[in-house]
Amino acid sequence: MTKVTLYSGNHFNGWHKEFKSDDGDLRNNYKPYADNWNDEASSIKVEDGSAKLYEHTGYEGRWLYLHPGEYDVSFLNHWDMNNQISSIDIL
Ligand SMILES: [Ca+2]
Ligand SMILES: [Ca+2]
Ligand SMILES: [Ca+2]
Repeated sequence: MTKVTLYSGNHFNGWHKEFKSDDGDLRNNYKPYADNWNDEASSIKVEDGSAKLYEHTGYEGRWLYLHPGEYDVSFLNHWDMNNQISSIDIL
């Protein structure tokens, strides 16, 4: 089963949250001290499948198509997606 883990900080530090199903609006996903996970992810791990991570809620805007692996802040910065992800489509 595909699992996507978002980390609020660089290098897989800070708060983290696992996703095994789609989430079209990270504003509804509670995160301690910052209200929610919208525009918070700064590093990401993907296991056992692929996912598309979108700039906006509702699977809109720019997106990253991620295969299993570890994606640190340098990767997200390269694609201008650090602290930008707002919805997740598990594939
Ligand atoms: Ca962050
Ligand atoms: Ca966003
Ligand atoms: Ca899906």
